[in-house]
Formats: sequence, C-alpha cells, structure tokens
Amino acid sequence: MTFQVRRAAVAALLLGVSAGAVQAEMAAPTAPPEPPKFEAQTEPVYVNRSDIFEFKALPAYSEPAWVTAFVDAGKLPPVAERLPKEPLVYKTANMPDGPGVYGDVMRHVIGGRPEGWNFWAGQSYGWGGIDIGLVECLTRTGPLFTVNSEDLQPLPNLAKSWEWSEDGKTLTVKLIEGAKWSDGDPFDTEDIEFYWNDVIMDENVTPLMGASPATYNNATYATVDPYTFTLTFAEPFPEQVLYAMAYGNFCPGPSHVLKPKHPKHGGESYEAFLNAFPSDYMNFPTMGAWVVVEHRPDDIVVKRRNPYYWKVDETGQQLPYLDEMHFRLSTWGDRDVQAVAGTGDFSNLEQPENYVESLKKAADPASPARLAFGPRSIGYQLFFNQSANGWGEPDARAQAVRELNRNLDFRKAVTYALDRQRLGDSLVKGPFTAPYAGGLLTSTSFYDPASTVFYPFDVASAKEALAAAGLTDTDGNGVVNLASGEDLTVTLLVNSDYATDGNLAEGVVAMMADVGIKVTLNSLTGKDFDNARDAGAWDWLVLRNNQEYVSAVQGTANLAPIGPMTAVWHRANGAGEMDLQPYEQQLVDAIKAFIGTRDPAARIEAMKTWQKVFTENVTAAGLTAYPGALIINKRFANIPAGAPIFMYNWAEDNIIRERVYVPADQQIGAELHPQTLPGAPGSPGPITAN
Ligand code: BQZ
Repeated sequence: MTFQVRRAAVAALLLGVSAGAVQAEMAAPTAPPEPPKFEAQTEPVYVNRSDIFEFKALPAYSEPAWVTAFVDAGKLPPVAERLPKEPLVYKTANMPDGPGVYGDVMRHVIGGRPEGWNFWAGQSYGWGGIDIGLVECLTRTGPLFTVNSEDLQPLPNLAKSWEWSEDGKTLTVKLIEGAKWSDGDPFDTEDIEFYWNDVIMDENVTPLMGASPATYNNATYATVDPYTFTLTFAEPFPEQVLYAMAYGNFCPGPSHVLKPKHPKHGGESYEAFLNAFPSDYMNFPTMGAWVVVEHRPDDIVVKRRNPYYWKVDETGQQLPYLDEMHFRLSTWGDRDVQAVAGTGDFSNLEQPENYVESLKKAADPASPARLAFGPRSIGYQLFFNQSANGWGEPDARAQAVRELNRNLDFRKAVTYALDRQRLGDSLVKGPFTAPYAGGLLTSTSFYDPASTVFYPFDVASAKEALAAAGLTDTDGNGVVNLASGEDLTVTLLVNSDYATDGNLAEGVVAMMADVGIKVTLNSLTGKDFDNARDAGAWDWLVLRNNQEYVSAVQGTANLAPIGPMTAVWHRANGAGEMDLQPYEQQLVDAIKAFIGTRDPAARIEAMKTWQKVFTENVTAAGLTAYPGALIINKRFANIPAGAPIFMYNWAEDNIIRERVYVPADQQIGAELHPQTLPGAPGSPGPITAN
C-alpha cells in the first residue's frame, strides 16, 4: 500500500465513506513527456552587450528637417541642447540594416484599451506595446535574447552604469546625465525619489505590474546627487535586482506632473491621484521614443515622435526613425488577421487557433508580412488560490474551496484529470503544443527535466486523489460532495480577451466534469480580469505565464510568495498576513537563495529545488506550452534575427523599435499627423511648427 492510498483509506474511514471506493492506486508521477521537436525558424546573432550601444558624445546631431522647423520657429531648443551630455548611441555594426531614414508609421492592432496614464498608480495603457513604447526603465532586458550567455546581464538604459560596494551590500546607480522628459523637464533623481518614496514605499499606491519593496529585495534608497543614487541591502550582491529594474518595474514616471497630484504632496486623495491623468489627457510626458497625441475611444491611439528622445545612431541622427505609431483598438485575434493581410504591421502570433490560417497566408511569396516562429515560450497554467486567511474575502463556499486548494491530494486530483494532449490539440493540431508540467518552461536555460515532476493524465488516479481529499459523490448526481453534503462547485476566472484563454478554460471545465468537479467560468475582460485576479476574488485561475516562467531571471520575485503581493496564487490578507504552507515556505527559501547569490552554480541549484517543489506539489497545474511567431510587415528594416515574441519581454521591446525604419521608397504615407510634434502636457493634441 502506498502512502497516498493509506492516507486515502484513512480519510475515507474518517468520513464514513466505503473504503472500497478507494482501492486503486494513484499513478506514479513521471518525467515530463518530451515536447515535440519544433525548431525556431531563425537564430539570433549572438553579441556582447557592449556591441549593441555605448553612451558617448558625438561631434554633431541631426533630426528630421521638419523638426528643425520647430527649432527655427522658436518652439524647440536645437537638437544638441535637447539631447543628454552623452546620449545612448546605437552602433552601426549591430544594426541588421544599418542607420535608417526618418518617416512612416508602425500600425499596431491591439485588444486592450487605455484606462489612463497613471501607470504608477496601476492604470493600464491597453498593452500591445503602448506602454512599452512610452515608459523607459533603468535597465533593459528585452534584447537580451541576442546576448552571449557569458555576458548575460541587463542592458544599461536610463541607468547608464552601476557599481557594487566591496561588501556587496550597496549598489550605486548612475543615471544618464542631462536627459529630458518629452516636455523638456530634466530627468534626474527627483523622478527616482518620487518612484521610490511615493510609489514603491507607499502602501496605498500599487503600480501597474505590482512592484513592491520585495521586488527590490527590500532595499533602502538614498539619493547621492541629481544623477546618482544608492540601494542598500541586508545581504551581499543581490544582482538579481538589476533585472527587477527593467520593464515593467523600475520605469520612473514624470515626477514634475505626478508629484503635485500625490496626496503626500498636496494631492486631494489617492483616488484623485489614480484618476489625475485619464485616457483623454494628451501629451503625457514620457522618456519613451513616442508620445500619445490622440486617443479616439474604441478606435485608435496615435503617438508622435518625442523630440527629446535621448538615443541616437552613430551618424548622429536622433532616434526614433519612425515618426508615428498607431494602435488600432480592436481585438487580439484581429491583430493576427490584419498583420498577415498587411492592413496592420505587427503581431505576436500567440493564439494557436490562428496558426494554420496565418501560416498559409504568410507562405505566399506575395504576402506583405514575414512570419517567424521562435522558441516554445508561451505557457498556460491553472492556479489554485491558496490563501485561507481572507485574501479576496471568500464566502463560505469559496473558503471551503480554498481549504481544498491547500490539500495536495486535491491539487493532484486536478492535475491527474487534465488531458494535456487533448487540451493542446483542441487549440491547434500539429507539433506546436506540448503537455506542460507547470513551473519553468522548457525553453528556459534553467529548466531541468530531472527536477520536473509530471502527473500523467489518469481519470482513475484523479478519482482516487479526490477520495483521499475526502471528496466522493455521495448522492450519485455525478458531482463530488463536500463533508456538508453540498456539491463541490469551483469558479474559474479567465481572461475573455483571448480566444485561447477561453478555450483552455472550457477544456478544463469539461475534464473536471469527467471526475465530478463542477466548474463554472467567470470570464472577465482585460482590466476587470486583472482586478479580480489581483484582489484574490477567485478559486481557480487560467493564466498565460508572465516572464518569470519563461526566463527565470525576469520577474523572479513572483515565483514565490516572498512578499505580501509577489505570487499570483497567494497574497496577504487585509491585515498584511500570509498563511504559507510548508511547501510554499520551501519555494520562498529557494527563490531567496536564487536572488541572494551571484554564484552561477548556486543559482542553478536553487532553481532546480524550486522547480522540484513547485511541480511535485502542483503549485499550479501546467496546461499547455507552445511557440509563438513574430509577424512583421516586410517593409520594416533593422528587425533583428531570431527575435522571440516573448522571453525577457515582449517582441515590442525585443526588436529595439526606436532603431526600426522603413526605406524611403517603401514608406506608405499613412501618418495621421504628419510634421507635428506632441503639444504641452494636458493640451488637446499635437502641434505644428507654424
Ligand atoms: C503583447 C503584450 C505587450 C500583460 C498583455 C495582456 C495583459 C497582461 C500582457 C502580447 C498583450 C499581448 O499581453 O497579448 O502579445 O503584445 O500585450 O504588453 O495579456 O492582459 O496583463 O501582462 O503583456
């Protein structure tokens, strides 16, 4: 008799259920199945970080002629005065097609909607690259897919350099000097201080991607001078924080406009702070290459070039090359359709339901778009809400589910009941999808199959595990009953913006019905989904992985409940208390070990431990994993080879789009606001030179 079965029998006896119902043994966990071979279609060109760019002054700078007209009209200082002392200079040798020419538009199609521009108080810009093009962060990781593994470290960005003290407990960060916000206000440690003191350290403010003190290893901040600050840590060399400084965390906002609205600095209230920059507020200052100048709700967001952008090419041309960016407010599925049709320019092909049609269209030599598959970096997991002390304020039914969620036999029942092959095939047939154990994806260098525990699909084992958790169908209606006699019903939260999320959730519902778990869907769109997820108002959750499961180094803090709000499946209750289970504590310890050391061997070991504990305990049930393809219109130049749609970040960042251009003879004349620049913050739209 195995341990599990003995426990099951005891549980059955205690509950007064016939022990005969629990005679079979649960199937033993196995190694994860070999994923079907699927080669990435293009390989990156591997370089060192210093090959990509450097910070240096050039003898002269230039800009589009029509921008010089603004200078001549007295509306803008000369370009050399708008640039920092030493701009970020992209090296010609690393540009796939060399220095570019100005003009043209990249036409995005997206499924999200901008809520407002207060990213720092949690407002979403609608995703799909809107925010990635607006906020710049201290470091940058998107392009790291092209960096040699021996040189793998975040790229400098707004942080020009950094240095560790000898004891490794103080990190001194130097900012780029003399860079300006898109309205000309200086960028300096005032902006960093505001981000640190009034966003990260203020419990009443939660930035969009949820950064909190734990994200930065509970550092202590100090300003040294306008371009220098330090972070001090309890433990030496937590180098991992350099990744936490990349998108979407340490991306400071314009303190000159945000601060006066913050309640600690004269603002009315936190509510008023959150809503101070609604989605019809135009020309919100950014450090990004473009600024939002128009928003027609449910129609389009238009951005124009930022005349103060602080990056240039080696010939001295101020970036970006593209003068305008469009974001059609449609659906994520339409993004694929329009990109292959040529009415849109860019898509992360990530919904397998669209793969066959998109591949067919892109294979035509006359197709306007190129499509290239990358590594298997898209994965979905089913998360169990594992707070039993009040996060999300569960009612009695939900509390009973929480307690089951904390029972390993119950989580095993769910994982045994999942036919991952069938789930994947229901999205698309062929070698794309692979059964996913949960935890780190196979495309991560930290992935170790030997540390990955996989529970095979087996209905009998699922029923066995349910019985072991005290759940049998006592009234014979096909649904297992709680001790109280009631049917067990579980709600499954799912993002309704994506067909894939919906299809996977429906597959889960059907497979759970087969073992007697009744699941009802709670399908919510975009922001409502995010709010319900972050508030803990759910029993189960279907979620497309964030970076942490794809890269291990980006978003690492989210791999375990190391802080009150780091893990998606378990956050603190209203009083800030966590009720971690012993295995969750092991996850926390592994992640702390990983973050707290720069010894490569120790980091590999820590991730192995994490993966073992995560998968063995079914922290989440992996569903399916598959590759995505980047679709880009053929007229764009400087698209780096092998750019994955998702790794350290999304492709919108990975392709380094401030460097992307369209050769003059291929430009399509689609600019909506040609020869205009962003107006003053809060003013209605773009302005002309005369
Ligand atoms: C890519 C991405 C760029 C967020 C979002 C969206 C949100 C999540 C995630 C993806 C969209 C696109 O993903 O699907 O291809 O363009 O925007 O930001 O799913 O709901 O919260 O993490 O990035």
